Amino acid sequence: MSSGFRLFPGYLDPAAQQALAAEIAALLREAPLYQARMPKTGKPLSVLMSNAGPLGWYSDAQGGYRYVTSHPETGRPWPAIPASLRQAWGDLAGDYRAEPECCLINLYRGQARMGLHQDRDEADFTAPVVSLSLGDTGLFRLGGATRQAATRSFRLASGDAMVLAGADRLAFHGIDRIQPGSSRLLDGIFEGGGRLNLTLRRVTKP
Ligand code: MD6
Ligand code: FE
Repeated sequence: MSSGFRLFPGYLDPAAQQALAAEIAALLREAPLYQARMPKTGKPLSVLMSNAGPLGWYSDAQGGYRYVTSHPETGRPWPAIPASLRQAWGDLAGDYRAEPECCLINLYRGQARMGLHQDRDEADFTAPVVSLSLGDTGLFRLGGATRQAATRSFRLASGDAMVLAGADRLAFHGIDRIQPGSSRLLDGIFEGGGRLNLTLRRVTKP
């Protein structure tokens, strides 16, 4: 029985974490963080977001969850996915060979959290989702195929990589909370520090 969930603690060493955080900070000057909103209710998500790649994940009251080709506020195309992240995808995506089309950038500060959800706005569930975490530690919850399934919790620390693939590609998951001040990595890069999570996805069928 193979589970499609894989965790790689310390996947990025401290120097690689520093370099990637600086690259993301530069990218966010081109594509500023925005506050996505829940479908229908328009309630803002507590996590700030932006994207790199040909497609970016976005949500607002009217359009709901979707991928869009340009930044909702600047109207510009999303910046390219940094080479170091494309390399991580090549390394972690296993047998899946097509290129990633989206790097969703999530920034958690203070009380920000992400409720239990499935990643199902993509057309190709045979592609894994590859996640990298930088900065403060997050308490991640991983469940099963239904919202009611049992969950387990573990910490995602700076430099950790995680893959949801195969049988776990559609597993429910979320971030219960972050541990503010648990990492110094983002100090001086993002005012107030916080936790960055980068998820690489294939959106369309190759
Ligand atoms: C986070 N991650 O770690 C939120 N989704 O901040 C996700 O929602 C996620 O880490 C799909 C695959 C991996 C993930
Ligand atoms: Fe997710």
